[in-house]
This record gives sequence, C-alpha cells and structure tokens, in this order.
Amino acid sequence: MELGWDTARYRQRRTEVLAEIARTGTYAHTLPELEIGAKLAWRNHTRCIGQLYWRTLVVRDRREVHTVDGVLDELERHQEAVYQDGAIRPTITVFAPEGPTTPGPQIVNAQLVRYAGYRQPDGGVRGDPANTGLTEELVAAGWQPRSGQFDRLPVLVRGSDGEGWRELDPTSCPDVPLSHPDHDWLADFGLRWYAYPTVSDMRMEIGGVSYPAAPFTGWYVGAEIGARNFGDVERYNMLPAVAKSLGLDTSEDRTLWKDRALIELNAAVLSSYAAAGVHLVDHHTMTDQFHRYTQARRRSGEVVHAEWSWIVPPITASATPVYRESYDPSVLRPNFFRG
Ligand code: NRG
Repeated sequence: MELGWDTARYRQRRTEVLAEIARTGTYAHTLPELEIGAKLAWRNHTRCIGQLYWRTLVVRDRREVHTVDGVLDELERHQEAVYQDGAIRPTITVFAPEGPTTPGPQIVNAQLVRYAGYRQPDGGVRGDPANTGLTEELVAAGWQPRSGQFDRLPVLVRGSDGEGWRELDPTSCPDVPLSHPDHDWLADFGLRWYAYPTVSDMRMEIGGVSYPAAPFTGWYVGAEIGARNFGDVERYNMLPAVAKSLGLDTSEDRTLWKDRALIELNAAVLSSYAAAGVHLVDHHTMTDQFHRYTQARRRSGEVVHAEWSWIVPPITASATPVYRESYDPSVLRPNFFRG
C-alpha cells in the first residue's frame, strides 16, 4: 500500500516473488521495498516514541556485506553518516539477510557504544552492570580490559568468515561529560554518556525476510540516560550519591530524596547535551510530539500501535499528555524483533 502500487502491479510482483522463492528458497527486496520496509518497521515499533519520524529514516543498503571486517568498516561509516557535528540523522544500515543456508552476519553488542562492566570480588560492578556478560565475552575473545567507569567496549561481530571485534573510532559518537547548571559538584562524579544510541541486536523483518544485522540510530530522550542509565539501581545507581550531595535526608523514602535526585540528574543531562551541541530531546517535548502525531493519525482513521508502558516516560509521567491515553499494542510487520 505504501509503495503506491495498484492491484495489477502488486499481483505481478507477488508472482515474481513466489517464482524466486520456488527457485532459490528466498527472494531479494528491491531497493524501494527495502526502504519503505525499514521505515514501516520503525513506524510499527510499539516501544518507540520516535516512530513519528519514520519517513525521515536514511536507509543504507549494504546487503552485499557479510564478512567481519566488511561489517565493522560499515559500522564506522554508519556512525559518520549519523553524526553531523551534533546533529543526528536517523539512519539504518542493512547488512546481508538470513538465507536458506546462511544465517547472515550478526552484531553481538546490544548497541555500537557500550561501556564495560567489570565484576568486582565484593560482588559489585565497576562500570555499567548491564554489560558484564558482553565484557566477559570480549575479554575471552582477547580484548584487554581496563578499569574505568566508562570504558568503551569493542564491537563483536559474527560474519561469514568467523568472529572478530574492533574498537570503533569514537569521534563520530563522542562522549558528553555531565555537569549541572546550578550544582558545580555534579561534574566531580565524572559521569559521561555517548552522544546517541545505535541499537544493533535487533532483527529486522520485512515481507518474511529476516535481516539479523540492521543497526539503527536515533537521538536520545534525556530520561533514558538521566532516569534509567544513571538512576536504575541495577545500572549506575547514582541517586543515593546525588541526594547526599544535594543535602537531602536519605533515611526515609518520604523525604522524596529519590525523586529530587532524579530531577537534578535529568536537568544535568539536558543542559550538558545542549552545552555540547549534541541533539537530545526532553520527555515533555517528545511526548507532546508523539501525542500530536497519534491525534493526527486517528483523525485520518488510522490506528497507532504503541505499548503504553514504553511510551510514558520514567519521570513526571502524569504531567505528560500521553499518560491519560491508551494505545493498541498489537505488533504489525515489518518490525524489529529480539531473537
Ligand atoms: N534506552 C537505551 C536506548 C534504546 C533506544 N533509544 C533510542 N533509540 N532513543 C539507552 O541506551 O539508554 N533511537 O534509535 O533513537
């Protein structure tokens, strides 16, 4: 439908595809099919509040690439294509699909930039506890661990010629150091986060064809970093330290020390990215944009597919326009899947 075809054109393409499947066990998308398929996979993704931007996606067709070095080279190019001096262009790079006899290349890292998590003898973790498994896998593959809180991990790729890893050039996805507009002490924590996420462990499925390596990038919503990555107990767990520096009484939940620390951490993320000139959106602006998009689509008789608990931000939920809404959570295809 989105390709703008009439019934005859659609029937003809269907016949071609069925013949190709009968002959080869699969079929190849045309470039327009790949482009619209990737855009629709984004629009259909129920856990993405950025889906309203689906038409702007830059699709890099690299289906001919399947070796370890080939994939790693293209990941460097991907980051260069995304990052325009702080502006971030939503981009996907599509590598070789899964075939009847070949699995297609696979990126093991959940994102292209991840910070190492080192298990400590006392049971704690130095760095990002979300990445202890990946860190250990990379050490087993020969990567030399360091000892920092924000050590970038190499990217581990399984290709047609085996397995390999590489540290990607950080200049096209730099770290942003965190400071607070009113509290100078926040910078002393030495917190930092990378400019934008590139999700690299999801399989894209279009018209029954699976692309196991199809890394995609958009910009961050501040709360992903300020609330979850730094606030979650099982991540960097910064709320107790921030609350103490704010002079709050942390002995009782009802002083709301967690809430107040969360807000200041998020203020730090928003002002630090702005100071660094890196695009990142706050949760009020993002939910407002999403809400207007859902209203417009509903007015045209369309259904927006979204998972409420992923659309509502992790802070200040009830002050955003999405809080009182409900959405149809059914998962259409094309889409992105884990596993
Ligand atoms: N919460 C994760 C990132 C998930 C994807 N988020 C995006 N995607 N904004 C984190 O690293 O905090 N995107 O393509 O823009």
